[in-house]
Amino acid sequence: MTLTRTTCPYCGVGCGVLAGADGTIKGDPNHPANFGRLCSKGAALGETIDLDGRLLHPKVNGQQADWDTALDLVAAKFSASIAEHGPDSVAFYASGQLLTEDYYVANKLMKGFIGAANIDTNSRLCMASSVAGHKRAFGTDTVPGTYEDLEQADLIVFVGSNLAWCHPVLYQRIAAAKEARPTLRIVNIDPRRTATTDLADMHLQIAPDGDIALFNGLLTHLADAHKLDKAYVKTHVNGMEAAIAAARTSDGADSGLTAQELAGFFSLWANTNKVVTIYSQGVNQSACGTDKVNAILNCHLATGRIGRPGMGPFSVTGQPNAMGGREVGGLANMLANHLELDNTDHQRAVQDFWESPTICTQTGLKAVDLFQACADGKIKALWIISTNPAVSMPDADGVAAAIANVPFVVTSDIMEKTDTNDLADVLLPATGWGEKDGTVTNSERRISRQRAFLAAPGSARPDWQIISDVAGRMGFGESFAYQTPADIFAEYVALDAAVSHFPRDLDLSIFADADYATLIPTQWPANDHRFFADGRFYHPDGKAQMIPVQAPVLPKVRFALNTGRNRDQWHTMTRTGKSARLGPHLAEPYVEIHPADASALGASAGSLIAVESIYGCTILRTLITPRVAKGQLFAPMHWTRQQTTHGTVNSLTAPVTDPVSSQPALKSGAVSAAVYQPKWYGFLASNTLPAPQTPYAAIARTQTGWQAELAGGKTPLDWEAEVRNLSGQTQGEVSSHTDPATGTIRMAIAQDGLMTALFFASPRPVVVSRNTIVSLIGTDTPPLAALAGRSGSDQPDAGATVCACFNVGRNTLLAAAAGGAHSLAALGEATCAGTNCGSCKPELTALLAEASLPMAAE
Ligand SMILES: Nc1nc2c(c(=O)[nH]1)N[C@H]1C(S)=C(S)[C@@H](COP(=O)(O)OP(=O)(O)OC[C@H]3O[C@@H](n4cnc5c(=O)[nH]c(N)nc54)[C@H](O)[C@@H]3O)O[C@H]1N2
Ligand SMILES: Nc1nc2c(c(=O)[nH]1)N[C@H]1C(S)=C(S)[C@@H](COP(=O)(O)OP(=O)(O)OC[C@H]3O[C@@H](n4cnc5c(=O)[nH]c(N)nc54)[C@H](O)[C@@H]3O)O[C@H]1N2
Ligand code: SF4
Ligand SMILES: [Mo]
Repeated sequence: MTLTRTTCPYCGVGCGVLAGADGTIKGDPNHPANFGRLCSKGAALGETIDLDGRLLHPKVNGQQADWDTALDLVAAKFSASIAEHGPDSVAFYASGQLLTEDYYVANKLMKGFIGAANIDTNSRLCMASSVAGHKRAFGTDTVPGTYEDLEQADLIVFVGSNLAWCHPVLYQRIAAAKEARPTLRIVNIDPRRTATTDLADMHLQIAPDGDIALFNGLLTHLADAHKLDKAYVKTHVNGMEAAIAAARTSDGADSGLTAQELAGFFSLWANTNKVVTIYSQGVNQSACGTDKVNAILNCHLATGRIGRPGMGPFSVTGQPNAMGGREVGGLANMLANHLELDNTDHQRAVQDFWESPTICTQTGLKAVDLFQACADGKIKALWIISTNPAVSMPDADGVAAAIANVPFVVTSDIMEKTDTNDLADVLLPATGWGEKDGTVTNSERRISRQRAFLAAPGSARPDWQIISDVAGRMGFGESFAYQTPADIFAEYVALDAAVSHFPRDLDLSIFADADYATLIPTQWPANDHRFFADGRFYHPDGKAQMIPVQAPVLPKVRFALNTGRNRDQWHTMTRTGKSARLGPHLAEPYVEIHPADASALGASAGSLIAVESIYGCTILRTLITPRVAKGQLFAPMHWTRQQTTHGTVNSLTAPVTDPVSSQPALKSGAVSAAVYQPKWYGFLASNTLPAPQTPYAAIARTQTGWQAELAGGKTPLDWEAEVRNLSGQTQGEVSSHTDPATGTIRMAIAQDGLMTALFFASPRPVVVSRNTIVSLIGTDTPPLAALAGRSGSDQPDAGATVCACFNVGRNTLLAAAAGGAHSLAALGEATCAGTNCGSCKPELTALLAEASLPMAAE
């Protein structure tokens, strides 16, 4: 089997992957991001490349169409709208999951040929505050950090980052560094306890949006304790006095932390030279996100802790090509190649290079405003590429209605059924990971190749080609006559050379003579280049700028809703949701709630909670845990209307944005919560895809088909009809068992002696082993035995999955621990858990602690 050297399509760590057409997936030992490691999502890539659910042919109004018909229609509708209503009447909404080449072409079409800047992307929801904060501080959107800095630091501060789950390989690099050098100190600043907290020496359970109060407090402390690097500041930084004056107006207590916690953190920071501050969505996705970024940058600038090994701020990027998108300028307020949209010299240079008929001169619509313009009827044609805004935007139900309100909607996706595709007039099938070629830039500015190792399925085409085909049909063919992504990359590098006289950080000259086919992972402007090492920044006087920021007044709300990610799912689950191995880690939409709040609401384990805001409502399973603080809830963003009836958490979030970056505040919103009391709770395992309409339903893939967690608002008159309806199984023989004393219903459907569906319902949350029930589907277990809901003593219930790589369940692990496996290594030896990708190690550690067993030193 020949293996192709490519890059993982998930997070911004950008791990190198060796992949084969037979589904072989290995970490690339030569890639400097991961040196052979992969996390659970990367390791399961082989399971997500099947064609199940793929969009294989263009569709127009729900009917299969050929490419010419679809592309002609798209071009005609966009051209007609531009002719009739002007260039601002059309919009693109794209994605940090596009390859650089795709992104470059989409941006070029909109800004140089359509002549508007109405191209925004999901990076607005992700990195906009970091971009804005960097620009205010440095004059450019420069990420100065490298992964090696993390290994060289003496103190790593995580702010609003759950690195253990969201950038697992980077987290493992840090864990390895700490193991080798236990003096490395780690602080985790997060309103909840997460898997990342396990590595931390100090967890600061901050109030939501308490970050500015905290970092302003730190700046004040640095000033008062004479820890500023005044010589550095004098030559390299402006604005320190004003920033300190503003910081003094903050009260550290507004961070929600005790005086002792504050003092401990301040002194650790002040007395450690090599500090790296890693930050992510807990910082960016806030109504004061840009100010949070600058509050952090201020502390690094005031101490000169930037531009040197083992220190500096580090905004880790989420999507595989969040950085590439920023580089090509694919947002409504950027031009191309880190040039300024409102700078007439930059506009002219780009237009000259593109030889384009026009160039945008004004900022376009940013994500929230873009969908508002759709709602207001201002957008007549909308093209959504590689993103699922009907799920991922705040006020997702409002956004879905806004999309439905646009007269002509096109989507490019690899999957057929998504919440956004369901609203589109035209679906264009894109080639996905493994089928397409291009480049991505990871969090440390390293450009790596994604390479195809599979043939394009059906009539799918690469995104760059689809966009160029439409551009051609709109009359711009000559400027979009690319034959390969290498042509586009070469043009992008040539544009960079053509504008090299403008002072910018971006410099792609290292790629000028690169051979695209054999390109090895390379950082711009050069490998091991250290930005700001000479103390020079990109404001006109060459200095950095400290920004005065003020802590927000935090609203008093009954519940603040925090949202984020799970270890084994990627965003709206269109790909990871296909993997039976990834499903069981957390198989349904849930809400974390503090035990005190749960008991105040009258919720117990397994209860459902209706969470409501003025935008919408959800019904979620309670996960009662002191990991969240009182008065706060946490719910994951992943579930959509495809798997759930009321599990889309962005139905609740508000389209409130940061005034500087326009990034939505997705991490805190006011919600109310109450126990949802259904008439019955149910669990269904089936070899067919269930189609439930019940108030609560959550479908997940299993090794034997599907499972559904259910809850009904009405007791069915005819349970058999209900179960046939839920499971979609009209055939087969039904056996059932009803217990009138407890109100429990058990039902099995078998066909030709093989179990096809099993259903359990009860007025209380259903207590059966999901793993066991699922494993009985497709077997010849006699119905009565299956209805007992228990496996034989020779097949003990493994419990909820902890290790996805080897499918090791909680009960198996507890048994191993009880049997003497008292350390991670021993657990690994006994069960294999944690010995492949290692993503579950934080949970294994927690499990060992929970089992109250001493952890042996490893
Ligand atoms: N498994 C997995 N990994 C992913 C992704 C995925 O979908 N699944 N997506 C990728 C993408 S695109 C992104 S952007 C990254 C995101 O990566 P992260 O930003 O690490 O992930 P999140 O879970 O969104 O949020 C991080 C933390 O912010 C905390 N937080 C909330 N409010 C505040 C606050 O006011 N202050 C502070 N200090 N913290 C707060 C939350 O409790 C949460 O633990 O992950 C990437 N990696
Ligand atoms: N409440 C809440 N909401 C959030 C967040 C949060 O923390 N909380 N995080 C936000 C962040 S940081 C992000 S990045 C967004 C992510 O949100 P989205 O971008 O909406 O989520 P994805 O599921 O990654 O959507 C990618 C889509 O592209 C498709 N696709 C995959 N590969 C290709 C390809 O090669 N070509 C094409 N054309 N399509 C492809 C997939 O099938 C999928 O439909 O969510 C944001 N929304
Ligand atoms: S850490 Fe995991 S998801 Fe991120 S790039 Fe590496 S293998 Fe992919
Ligand atoms: Mo993101």
